[in-house]
Amino acid sequence: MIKKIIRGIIYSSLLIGTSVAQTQAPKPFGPVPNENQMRWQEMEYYSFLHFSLNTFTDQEWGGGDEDVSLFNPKDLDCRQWARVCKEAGMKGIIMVVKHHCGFCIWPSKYTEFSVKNSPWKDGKGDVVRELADACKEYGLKLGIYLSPWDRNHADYGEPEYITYFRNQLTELLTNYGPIFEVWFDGANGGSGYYGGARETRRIDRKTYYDWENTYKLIRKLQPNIVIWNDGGDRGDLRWVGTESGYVGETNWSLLNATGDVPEDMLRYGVENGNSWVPGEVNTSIRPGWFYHTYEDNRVKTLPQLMNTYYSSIGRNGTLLLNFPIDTRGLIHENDVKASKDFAAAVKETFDVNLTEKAKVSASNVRGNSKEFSAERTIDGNKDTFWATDDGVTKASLIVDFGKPTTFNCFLVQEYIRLGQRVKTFTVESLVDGNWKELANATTVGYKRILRFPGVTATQVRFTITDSKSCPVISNLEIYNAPQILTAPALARNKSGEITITPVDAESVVYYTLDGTTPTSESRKYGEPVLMEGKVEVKTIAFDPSSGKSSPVSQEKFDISRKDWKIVGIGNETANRILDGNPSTAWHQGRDLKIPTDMIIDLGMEQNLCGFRYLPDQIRATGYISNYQFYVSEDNSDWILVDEGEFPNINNNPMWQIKNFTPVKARYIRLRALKNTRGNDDVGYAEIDVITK
Ligand code: FUL
Repeated sequence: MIKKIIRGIIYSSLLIGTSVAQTQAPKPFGPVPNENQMRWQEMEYYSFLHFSLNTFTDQEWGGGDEDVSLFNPKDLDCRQWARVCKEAGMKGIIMVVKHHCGFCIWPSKYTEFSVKNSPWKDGKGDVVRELADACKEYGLKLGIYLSPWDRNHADYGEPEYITYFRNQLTELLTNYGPIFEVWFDGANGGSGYYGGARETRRIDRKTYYDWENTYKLIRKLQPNIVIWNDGGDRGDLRWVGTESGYVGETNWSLLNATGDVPEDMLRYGVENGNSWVPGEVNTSIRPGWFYHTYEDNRVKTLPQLMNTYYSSIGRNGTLLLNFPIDTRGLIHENDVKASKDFAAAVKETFDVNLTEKAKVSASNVRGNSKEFSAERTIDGNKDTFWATDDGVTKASLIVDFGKPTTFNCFLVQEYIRLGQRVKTFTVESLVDGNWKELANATTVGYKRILRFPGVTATQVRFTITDSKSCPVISNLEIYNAPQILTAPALARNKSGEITITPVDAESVVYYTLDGTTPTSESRKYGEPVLMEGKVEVKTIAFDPSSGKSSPVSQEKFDISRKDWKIVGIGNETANRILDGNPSTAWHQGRDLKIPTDMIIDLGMEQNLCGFRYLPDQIRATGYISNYQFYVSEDNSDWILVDEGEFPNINNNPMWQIKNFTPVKARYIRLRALKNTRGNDDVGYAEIDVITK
């Protein structure tokens, strides 16, 4: 009898033991974020501000020998910057306090190359102080971009410079309150002024900065900070390998703690990486990072910004969107408008969450416990979650709206404090009693958003088809996002034919050729339009059923390239350089060594005042970084009219526009002096001229 009782006690305690195990939260799987990374991830959206002497010299990269007296913004207003960012829905600002040129926008006591020697506020100003105060007022966090490369400093390349760099970091991380993120750009070493030496200095990016000790200093001064570093020791965050505003659809927040990170890994993360290093998508609201008047009409449109949103925040990344501060010291009104419209569209898209009134059920619930039930995904609490039993790595949730409901957008979040687990999943809707797939995808992470054509259904099924361990899902939302029409693409081929291509099949295209804004009353586009001379084309896509129009896309085409000929290159495919199609490119023969020339006969004398070069948009190789541009009347006597660098072309391979004093000539020669990789590959998507 006693034996029986004892056996009974043992048996029931075993049972209790099992049920306790089943109702405990899953153990963390693999690397997990620390508190600083969690806080950062939840910020989701914050801004970059680029402002320096470059703003006044119209450059993307300064050489370090610029005149400090050029820094004189008449209307500088950090409160405007903070207000704009706040109204845009951003949670913080990362300020470029020193770019590669070395100019400091705070009065650093360690250099003369700063605001203290500029006419702005008689040298008494401090932009970082004003911004820190404005951020405080608007409830925004402040971050710092301090370029490790310094083209002004005499000691750059020597150990003394590291002391200088750390002294500056100490100033910045001590005197301006809490700093949430510090950003160390990967562009390091090259030509520069260097205190008058005017030479090229190379450093070893891995060892020169002794990041290990620099990180220790940073964490001591700002324990809550996250460190962004591209190329040095692994920081807390990673670059995503592009400045175009997206991260891979597959996006693991993991990397290996040591070793190089090839571009692919930046884009996708490393599935079985041993370190938590999530991706931050950095991109500018305009083509460049610094302000250029000629980009006032190149501000990203609403559909472009929405795409950026879905390709960053919607793919387990954060979005760091740049505003260039203009020469007045303000965020330009076009950028303000674009960011406001963007904020309004995001708000409208995610306004009515259709899962709020729905019922949800799961194929498996951990220990059948209420604590881990399907409802946890729609309770609006980010700290509760649905989880399955250990060992269950395939499972589904069914959302039941109770009535036919139209939707086109699906949002899901993992509880990443327990690790990133989901590898693949599908989303289906129940139509006429059958499950129909709407989307399938890889990785979820902190947040994943999928868009698909609108569908009306009563039930939605979210199926995790593969997971590293039992899935842990904290949130599920479904939306019917309003239609946003994308502006059509514009191109002009060599014969002068302008083609307009809409993105949405159902829309009608209207255009103008006189610079006026097109409406649905303007010319309707049917087939390519032949226009040989200079012309400014503006176009919209219009949806007759909703009456909505896309933003305007516009292009100023210079003289037609009909009679242009590439000189001295027998290969027909070289004509891709003149075909007006940015997606086709041509590269110089492999046997040629830099310097390499591209000579073009314009067919007749033209009054030239500049040129444009677009690098290969498909293969990221053969980007010219240093050039000379010559013109000639006869293809024999050449005059050098311009030379220099295409700054930042490696990370931002956009159109490179160069202007020079007007000159009459029939032949042009673009000479590649160097490419970004230091090899002899030279490629071109397009070359064009600017005429007077
Ligand atoms: C790049 C820099 O070289 C650009 O000028 C810009 O600051 C961007 C954010 O990072 O690598």
